[in-house]
Amino acid sequence: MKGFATLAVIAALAAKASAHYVWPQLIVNGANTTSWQYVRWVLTSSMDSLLGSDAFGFHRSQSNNWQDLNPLTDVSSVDVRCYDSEESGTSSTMSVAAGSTIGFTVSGNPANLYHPGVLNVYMAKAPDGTDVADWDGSGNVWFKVYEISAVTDGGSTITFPATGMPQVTFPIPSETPSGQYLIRIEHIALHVASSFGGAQFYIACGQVEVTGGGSGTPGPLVQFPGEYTGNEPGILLDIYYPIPATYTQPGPAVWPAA
Ligand SMILES: *[C@@H]1O[C@H](CO)[C@@H](O)[C@H](O)[C@H]1NC(C)=O
Ligand SMILES: [Cu+2]
Repeated sequence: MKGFATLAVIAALAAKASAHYVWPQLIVNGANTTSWQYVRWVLTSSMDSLLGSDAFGFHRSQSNNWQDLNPLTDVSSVDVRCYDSEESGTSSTMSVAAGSTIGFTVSGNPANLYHPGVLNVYMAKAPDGTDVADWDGSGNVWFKVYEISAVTDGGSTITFPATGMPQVTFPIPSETPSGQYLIRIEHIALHVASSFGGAQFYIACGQVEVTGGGSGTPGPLVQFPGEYTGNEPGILLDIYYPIPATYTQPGPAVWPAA
C-alpha cells in the first residue's frame, strides 16, 4: 500500500518537474561552476506539502532538489528572497572581480527559460563582520544590477528577449564596493499572470566575494519580501489579449544608472 502511494506521488512529481527550471550553476570567468556549489539550494515545497518534510530519507539530498523545479508564486513569502528556507540556506562563496561578467545557468526540461517572462538580478552586501554564508539577506539591502524586460510597440506585439536563454550573464558593476554579497536572479514567468498569484518566480541566490571593487553607493535599496505585492502592472497582467501597449519592469531602477 505504502509503496503504491509513494510511486504515485513520485509519478506526479516527475510530471510536474517537466514544467519548470532552476539556476544551479554560477558562471565565473566564462566557465560553469559545479551545480549548487556557489548557488544556494532552492526550496522543495511541493514535496513537503505532499509528503511532510521527513517523508523520504533523502529529502535533504541533492536528488530531491532536482525533482522539484517548481516556481514560487507567493511574493509575500520569505522565500521570495532566496527560495532556500527548507534547505541549508548556504553554499560556498566564489571570488569575482568587480567589473567582470558572471552569470547563472538554467537547468530543467528543456534547460532554458522557455516561459515568456522578464528577468532581474539583485545584489545585497552582507553586513560588516558577517560571513555571507551565515546571512539570510534580510533588511533593506537589495539593489538591482541587471534586467531583461519585455519589448512592446504600443499594442501590436509584445516580446520577451529572455525567452529561451540557457544561461544569463551580466557584469558586476565596477563601482561595486569590495565585500561579500548575495546575488539573486529571478525570472518572472508571465504566461498565466492574468490572475493574482499567477506569475511564476524562478529564483536563486549565489554567494560571491567581490574583489577589486569601487567606491560606489549602490541603490535604491529594497527588501524581500516587501518589494513586490503581486499587484504590480508588470506582475499581474494578461500578456495575450489585449496585447499590452507598454510594459513596466518590476523592481527598482538598475544601479548604476546607464
Ligand atoms: C554552461 O551551461 C549552459 C547551460 O547548461 C550551457 O548552455 C553552456 O554551453 C555551458 N557552457 C560551457 C562552457 O560548458
Ligand atoms: Cu513552468
